[in-house]
Amino acid sequence: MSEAKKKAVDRNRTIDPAVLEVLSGQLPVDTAYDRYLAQQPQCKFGDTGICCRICIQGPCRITAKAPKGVCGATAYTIVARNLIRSVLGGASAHSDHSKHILLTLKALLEGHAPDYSIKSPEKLRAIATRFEIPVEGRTDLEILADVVKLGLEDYTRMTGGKVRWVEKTVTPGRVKKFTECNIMPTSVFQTIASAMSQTHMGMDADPVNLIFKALEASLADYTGMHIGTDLSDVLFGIPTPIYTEANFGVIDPAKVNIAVHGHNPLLSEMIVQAAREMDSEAKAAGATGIQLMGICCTGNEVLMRQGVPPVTNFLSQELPIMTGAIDAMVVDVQCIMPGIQAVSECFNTRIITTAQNAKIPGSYYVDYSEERALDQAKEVIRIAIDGYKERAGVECVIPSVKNKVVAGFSLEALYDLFGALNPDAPIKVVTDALKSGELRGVVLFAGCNNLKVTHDENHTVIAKELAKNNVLLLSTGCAAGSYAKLGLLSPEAVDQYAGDSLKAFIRKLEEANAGKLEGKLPLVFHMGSCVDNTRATNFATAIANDLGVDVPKIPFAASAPEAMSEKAIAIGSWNVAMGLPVHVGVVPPVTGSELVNGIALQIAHDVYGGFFIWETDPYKAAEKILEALDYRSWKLKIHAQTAEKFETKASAAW
Ligand code: NFS
Ligand code: SF4
Repeated sequence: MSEAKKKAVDRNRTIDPAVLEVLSGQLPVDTAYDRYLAQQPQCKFGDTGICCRICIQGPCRITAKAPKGVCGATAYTIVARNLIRSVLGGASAHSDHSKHILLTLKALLEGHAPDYSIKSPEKLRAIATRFEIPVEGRTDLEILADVVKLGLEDYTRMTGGKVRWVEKTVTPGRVKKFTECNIMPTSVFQTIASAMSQTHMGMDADPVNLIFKALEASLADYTGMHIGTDLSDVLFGIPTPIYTEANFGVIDPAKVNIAVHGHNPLLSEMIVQAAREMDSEAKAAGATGIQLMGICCTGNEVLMRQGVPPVTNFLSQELPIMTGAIDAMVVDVQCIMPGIQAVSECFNTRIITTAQNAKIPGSYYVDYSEERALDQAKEVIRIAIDGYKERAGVECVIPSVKNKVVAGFSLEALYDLFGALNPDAPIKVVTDALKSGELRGVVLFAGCNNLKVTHDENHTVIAKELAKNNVLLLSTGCAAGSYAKLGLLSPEAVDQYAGDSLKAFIRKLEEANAGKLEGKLPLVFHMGSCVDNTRATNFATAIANDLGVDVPKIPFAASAPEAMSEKAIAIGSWNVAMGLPVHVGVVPPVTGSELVNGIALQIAHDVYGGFFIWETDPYKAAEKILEALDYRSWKLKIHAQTAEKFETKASAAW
C-alpha cells in the first residue's frame, strides 16, 4: 500500500459510521485523527514510563547505557513516580469538579445559589442516614447543612480521622484492608498534597511505597467522585430509566443546535432548563426550536437526568462541528480538545468556554457562577441563536445515523427494577442469578477513547463478546457514549447480542416492570458519567455483602477498553484496590519497569485481590475477562460448599 493510501486508511481509525462519513468527506480540516498520525512515531521512553522530567537536570531517560537518572533514580522509581502523578492528575480533576458541586450546595444553604434547589430529598436523607446524621423531624436544609459539613471535612481534614465517604460505602473487609495497608486517605486535599510531595525530586525512591501512596491517592479520587455523584443526585435528581436517541442523526439543521460538552452538570442542567423556556426566541429567529445534544460526560449527565441525546463521544468531539450545523458548543471542564476552536473557525460554530480554569484562546467566554446560573445559561443560548441566524440557509452535511437509547440506570433505578421481582431483597435478583450461573458475571465498561486503538472498536467488540457469554453489562463515561451511538443501549441489541440466559434475565426484569417502564430494557445498562463509576462500585459492594464475602471473591470486573485520561488511571487504580480485575485496552506507561508492571499485574492481587490486565486485542480481552469471572465463580462455589460441609463461615481469602 502506498504511504498516501495507508495514511488515508489510518486516518479513518473508527468504526462509527457517522464519524467515518464525516472523515471521508475529506474536508481540509485538521482533527485528532490527522494529528495522531502526525505525532508518529511516538517516543518510546515516554510510552514505557522511563522518562523523568521531575527536576530540570532532566529529562533523564533510562537506557542500557545510562540505567540511572542524574540523581541515581532507577527505572522503577521513575515509572512509579510518573504513575502516581497520573493518579493525582485524575484525582485532582474529579475532586475539583465535585468540590464545585459541594460549594454550590453550600452557597444554596447560604442563599447565594438562587437557581438551584434540592431536587431529591430522598437521596439527601439516604446519604444522611448512611453517615448516621439524624433525619427525623428535621428540614431538608438542616440535613443538608450537616451533609455539606461532612463533605467539607472529607475534603480538608489535615490530621486524625479518615474519609467517611470511603469508610461508609465499602465492605467491612475493604475498610480493614485499607486501614491495615495504611492507604485510607485522611482527606482528599491532604492526600493529594502529601502524595505530590512524595514524588518530588529526592523524595521517595521506593516503588512499593510509591504505589501504596498511589492507591491512597486513588481512594481520594474515589471519595471526590462519590461525593460528586451523591450531591449531583441531591441537586438534580436520581436518574431513572429514560428513552432517547444518539449519534449525528440527532442534529436537526432546522433548529438551533447546541452541544454541551465537558463534565460538570452545574451549567448544563441550567441550559436544559433555559432551552425549554426559550423555545419561542429560537422560533422568532426562524428556527423550528432548540436542539440540545451532549458530548462526553456533561452529555452523560444531561442524558441520564433529562434525556438529552448524546451526539458523539470523546474522540470525535470535533466532528459534529464539521457538519456545519452546530451553532454553539458550550464547554465546561475536562476532556475538551483545544482543537475544537480551530475546527469551529472553519464553520459557523461558536465555542463558548465557561470555566475560569478551562479557557481556549479565541473562544467566547461566559464566566459561570452559581449566583447567576440561569441568566448565564440564557446568555449562552442567545449566542447560539445569533449563530443560527448567521447559519440559516447554509448547506449542512449531516450523517443520518442514529440509534435508540435507554439510559438512566442509577443503582437506585436498578434496585427499583430488581425490586419488582424481589421487593424484600432486590440485590438477590442478581446474586441468585450469579449463583445459579444464569449470569456469568457482571462487568462495568468505563473510560475514554484513545487513538492508539480504533475508535469504539474495543468497546463494542468486548461488550458483544461478553453479552454472548451471558455477562450483565454496565457502563459509564465515553464507553457508554460508544454504546449509545452504536445501538448497544437499545432494546433491539438484547435480541441481537445477548446469550440465552442473559436475554431471559433481561426479559424477566422487563415483564416484572411492565407498565412502569416506557419501553423495553437495553443490552448495556448506562449508569452515568465517569464520575458516577462509584454507582457501579456500590453495586459490587452490595453483591459482596449479600454473598457474605469481600469484593475480591465476586464475579465482577471492570474494563476501560480505550482508556486515555489520567482520570481513567485513577479510577482503574481504585477499582484494583477495591478488589476487582481491571482490564485496560491500551498499555499504560508502566512497562519500562518490570517491577512496577509486575505489581500492577500480579502483586496487587496478592495484597488487594484486584489486579490489572493489559490487553489491546478485544477478543483476547473478552477471553481474559471471562477467565477472571469464571475463576471467581468457581472459587466462590468451592468456598461456599466447604463452609457448608464444615459448618464454618465462608473463607475470607481469595
Ligand atoms: Ni471519563 Fe468523561 Fe470520556 Fe474519558 Fe473524558 S469524557 S470523565 S475521561 S474521555 S470517559
Ligand atoms: Fe533526572 Fe532525577 Fe531529576 Fe528525574 S529527578 S529528572 S531522574 S535528576
